[in-house]
Amino acid sequence: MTSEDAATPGAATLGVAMVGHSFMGAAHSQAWSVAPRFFDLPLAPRMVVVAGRRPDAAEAAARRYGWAGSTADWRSVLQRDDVDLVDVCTPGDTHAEIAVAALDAGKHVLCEKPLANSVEEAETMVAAAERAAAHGVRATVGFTYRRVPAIALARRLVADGRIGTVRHVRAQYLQDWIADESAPMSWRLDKERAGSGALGDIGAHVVDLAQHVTGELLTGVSGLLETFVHERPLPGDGGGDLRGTAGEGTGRVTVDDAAVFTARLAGGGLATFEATRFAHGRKNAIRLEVNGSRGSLAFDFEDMNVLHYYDATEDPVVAGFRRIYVTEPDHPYGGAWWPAGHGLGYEHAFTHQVVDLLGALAEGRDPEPTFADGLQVQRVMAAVEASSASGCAWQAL
Ligand code: SOE
Repeated sequence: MTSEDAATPGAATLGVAMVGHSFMGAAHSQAWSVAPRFFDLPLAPRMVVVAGRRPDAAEAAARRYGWAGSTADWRSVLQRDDVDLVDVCTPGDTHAEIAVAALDAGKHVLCEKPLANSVEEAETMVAAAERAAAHGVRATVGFTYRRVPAIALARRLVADGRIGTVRHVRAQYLQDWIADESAPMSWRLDKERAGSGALGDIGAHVVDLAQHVTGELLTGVSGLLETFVHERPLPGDGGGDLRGTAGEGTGRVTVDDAAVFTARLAGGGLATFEATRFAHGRKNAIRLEVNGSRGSLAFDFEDMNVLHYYDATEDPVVAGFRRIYVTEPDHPYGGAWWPAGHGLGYEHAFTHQVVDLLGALAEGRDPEPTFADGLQVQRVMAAVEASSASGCAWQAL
């Protein structure tokens, strides 16, 4: 880290290299560039270089998103003294290789979710993170929705005892971008590249959120996976991640299209999960409801600035779900953006992720979620797969 070029006056800079520049790369790029403009940061990120397989595409991404340079060789960024952190935004099949190499080269790592494509890979990543931690090098996984203000508030309210003992978690992540049978193949439908389907791509988020908001881990699961459409058109040239257009020929879908599972929570509560990309009309519906002994909380990402809270200790004559518009200065991440009442969007959670990461690095502590947290979610997913393969048998974690 150097102190030249600081976007935040007086702050040392943190040189960032990003690998991958598709949908997640775009979201991360905006976060790196916007964070210093709205938050007083202890470290000023410097967008040094973006890496991608095709030199022309990487160069175009650098220009579009504001990276100083580009390369087609991600390994070369590990040799650079002006790179302190590697941001891994590639499909899951390369997370372990890139993250382990970066950590071993002394670079901090932010890695997109799910952490890896298997428990074994995630374990090697945790081992690399532990080796690196001995030298003050940190690793974190991008379960970004933790940084939605309403979700952060939900966690705070549970921790403050506002809903009492957790009895139920009802968690869903519903999308519909492949509900149409003619939607083209994508790397997200290929087990070799993505590890799993709805389970890892979106189910991982709600597993993390359920545990993060309640502060309780899952202790066992029973689940079912299903693939509804086994063959799809291969993608054509146009479009991109989630926006592909169909081309010639067909390819085989090798992942689950949907996952449903039940779970027990460490505190004795019961949880249900559903992850699907076949819920027509649900575009990015992350729904989380938590019922406790003293009240309930409910959230839906399609109305992401709102948290619903029911206080069961109130007079039943007037008790009812309260709609909290999470935009006040005293709300999580409040005050840095717009005056109260002017809501935030999808991209702001990525910016908050950068803000929290830089804060942890500056204070010399582990940014959360850690790779160990990512491994634990990976174990939950493997247990759901094992359960489904064995006809729903209970899998203890
Ligand atoms: C695709 O389903 C996807 O882009 C996920 O991979 C992301 O994690 C989620 O934020 C939005 O949907």
